[in-house]
Formats: sequence, structure tokens, C-alpha cells
Amino acid sequence: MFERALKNFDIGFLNSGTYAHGDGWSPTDGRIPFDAVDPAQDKVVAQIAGANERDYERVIRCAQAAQTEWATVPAPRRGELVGRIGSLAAEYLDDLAALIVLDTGKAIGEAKAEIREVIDMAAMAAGQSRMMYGFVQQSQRSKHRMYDQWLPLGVVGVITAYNFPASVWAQNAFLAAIGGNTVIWKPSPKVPLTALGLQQICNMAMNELELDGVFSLFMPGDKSVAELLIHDKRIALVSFTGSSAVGRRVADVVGSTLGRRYLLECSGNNGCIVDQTADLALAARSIAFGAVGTTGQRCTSTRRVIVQRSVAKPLIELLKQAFGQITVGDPREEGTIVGPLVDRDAVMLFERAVRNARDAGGKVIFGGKRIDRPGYYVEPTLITDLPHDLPSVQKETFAPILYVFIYDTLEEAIHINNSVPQGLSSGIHSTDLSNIELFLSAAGSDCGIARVNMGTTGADIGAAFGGEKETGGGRTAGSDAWKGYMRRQSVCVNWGGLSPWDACIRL
Ligand code: UN1
Repeated sequence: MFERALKNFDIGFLNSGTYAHGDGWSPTDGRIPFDAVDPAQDKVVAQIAGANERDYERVIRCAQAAQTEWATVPAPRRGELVGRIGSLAAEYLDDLAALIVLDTGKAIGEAKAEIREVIDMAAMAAGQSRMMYGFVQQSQRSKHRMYDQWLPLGVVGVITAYNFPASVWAQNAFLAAIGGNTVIWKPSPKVPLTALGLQQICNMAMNELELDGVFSLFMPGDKSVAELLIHDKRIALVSFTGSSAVGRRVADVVGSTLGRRYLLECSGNNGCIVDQTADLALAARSIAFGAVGTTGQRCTSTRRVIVQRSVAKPLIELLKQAFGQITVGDPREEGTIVGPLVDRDAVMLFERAVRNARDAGGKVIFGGKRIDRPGYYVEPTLITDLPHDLPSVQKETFAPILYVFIYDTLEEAIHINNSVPQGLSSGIHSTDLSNIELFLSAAGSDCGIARVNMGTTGADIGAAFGGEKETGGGRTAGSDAWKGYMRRQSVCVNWGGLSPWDACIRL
């Protein structure tokens, strides 16, 4: 399956890291190669010729030239291209999922679910392309018509992280494309294979529909080359998914040129409150998945459980039982629930967080160790008895570590939930209507996503995705997130032949 995926997408040992439509793939000669490493085996599976400055110039020129034409293509026809990419993703689902497994080490079931999300996102964006409505307003002038219309921004740069190498691109790129923008994708160099596969799918669709330059790929291994994209005034919007530290840099650089935009989807530090009325078994199941799914490397991963004192003991017991049933292993094997972390650095950060917790008096009541085998495997880890404001708890660590905090009143629980710098996802497990409504009120969760009786992960693409505070405020995916990739124009049309000074100026 893995060999077939590489073969079907024409991925050899050394691959080009740049595709500019019309111009094709860049040569591999003279580029500095970087490794594609399979985290499950700690093994180099391919190399990518990292994009350089010249490659960037080629990509931006193609994207810019294509955009002026793409902007005039009727939006439903733009949606057709996105829809076709979705149907090709369905056709190549197994191969694309195999590339995700090789790149990230996530379990095969999760990799397939990620490609299904790409397919769903394409269907949604294709439908949305017929529904990019603007409101009609009531003009106070006689015989005037007034309305909003939404117009393309230009070239959009999409920078994605390693944890969702396909779906986060789709959440951004498909909306950008239906909005009449062309898209340059800069994926994380930790996960280059998925990007190569998806670019090939885009190429097939663009060739079939005789379209040019809508989606291109720019994959440098080097940070300074990647920075070209955020500094370039020809890029109208930079959508960035990744750490808050890098997000801040994107905001500084892009924001300093007024008129350019950024859309940030940065760190999360997601809490889930469990009150005394909750269905504890349901809570434990959904929290366990939220904490260890994707090996805790989702920005929506449940990192903190905030449990009412009277049910803390039974909930912790259930969480231990749930963690005990999670098979950590080779992501290629069907029974595996949790694969390895993405790389050695991630293992080091996991070990550091556990050490910090122990040093601060935390009790590691499940897991806590690296698993001794090739690849970057760690144990799902449950930690209690820490203060909620400990610096290492306040920080997002991309690893399957769940901290448990105990509260007495719901107000205190909400305070703990909101006390971190990040504001992406949050949840409450409860059967008490007033408690649920307080959590959902203005005095409740301060996050972009609030879930009731479910985990903090697995956002439905139909909703807008993103969060507040250090998460960055951006929104992608459903609802009206498409507006973030377009500019609003307030139009007013005078159809009555009169002007305001007709009484004073006679012409
Ligand atoms: C991310 O983790 O960067 O909702 C975004 C979820 C996933 C998150 C994707 N779709 O859990």
C-alpha cells in the first residue's frame, strides 16, 4: 500500500519541492535536499529538493498571472475545480492516506478520516461557490440601490503545520479558490509527501478543466526561504496554522503593511469541564480520545480536564481504564489507535513536560515514558495534583499528556478553563441545563469552539474553525469563513438621475 502510494504519485527518492502551474515542477539540481522521515520507523523514505528563491519567484509570478483571469471566472465554475479535486481525492483516498501515515505516523484510520475531511471540504466549498451572498441594504436616498459584494483578494499564501498535512490546506485553499484567489501552499517540511500527492491531484483537476495556476506548491526546507512568502507584498493574505510564536511573527510582518491580511490558527490549550451531573463514562471516552487521538498533536487536543471534586475520583479511575485500552503501535496496523509522535524533538518536549510536572509536585498516574522501540513512541499520560497556573500547563505541548484539575464551583471551573493564554476549543460534560448554559454564556468559555457532552477535537467542517487570544482569531472551514478570503465592497447605485445639490447647481 505504501509503495503503491509513492509510485502512483510518482514520488521517487529525490523529488522537486516546487510546482508552479504552467511552468511545471522545478528541477532538483542545485537545490538543498531535505529528508522525508517516517516517524514510525525513524527512517528516511524520500528526499525533497528544497525550494529556493528562484523557485519562489517562479511560483508567485505564475500565481499572480493566473489570478487576474481566475478572478473573472464565474464563482460556480471555480467551485467545479474544487469539486473535481474532491472527487479525485476520493478516488485516491487510500494512496493519500498512506502518504499521511508515512509523513505523520498517525494511525491509518485517522489518516483516512483526514482525507474524508478534504473530500467534505471540497463538497462544501463547491456548494458555497454558488452562495457567496451579499446583503442588500435599505438606502436612505430615493431611487438608490445599495448592497454588499464580495471580491477576490489576489494571491493567497497558505502555510500549514505537520499534524494535519491535508485537511488544513483544504480548509483554507478551497475557500480561497472559490473566492477567486490563486493559492500558494507552503507545507511543513516535516510532512512533504502528502503535499506532493495533493499537488498532483490539483494538477490532474486543473489539466482536465483547462485551468492554470490556481493551486501551486512552494516547499522550502529552510525557514529563511519560507519567510519570502510572508514578506512579499504580492501576497494579499497569509493564512498560517502553527505555533503562537510563529503566528506572532506572521502578524508582525504581514500586519505592518496595511492592506495585507493574515489569518491565524495557532496554539490551543483545550479544557473540558466535567460536572457532578455528567455521564462519567461518556466523558471519559470522549476525553480520552480528545487527549490521545493523533498522539495529542491536534491544536484541538484535550489537554486539561477540570472536574468537580465530588466526581473526581471515579472520573480519574475511568480515564485510567480508558487509557489502558489504547493500543500504541505501528500506524500501519489496523488495530493501532495511537501512532508515534512526529519526530525526536517532539519526544524531547513530551519528556520535558513530564519532568516539569514531576518537579512541580504532579503525580503521573498513567504513562509518562517514552516507549523503547524504533520510532518516536510515547505513552498516553495522565497527570494530577498540579496548580492550573503552572507555566508548563499554560503552554501547549504537542503530546498525549492530559492534566487533571479539581474544582468546587462552576465559576471556578470556567475561570480555570479561561486562565490559559490560548482560546481554541473547550467543552463541558453535564446534564444540568443551567450549568451548560452558563458555560455557553458571555460569562462562560472564552474559546472559539464550545462543545457540550463531546470532546474538544474533531471539529465539524460545517462550522467556522478557529479561536481567540493567542490562538489568533482566524476562522477557516464552514459557516461564513469564506468571507475571510475576500474583500467586501459596499455598492450604491443611483438610478434616479438626481444628485444632492440639484437645488444649488443647475447644469
Ligand atoms: C489542527 O489541529 O491544527 O478539529 C486543526 C480537529 C481537527 C483539527 C485540525 N480538524 O480536531
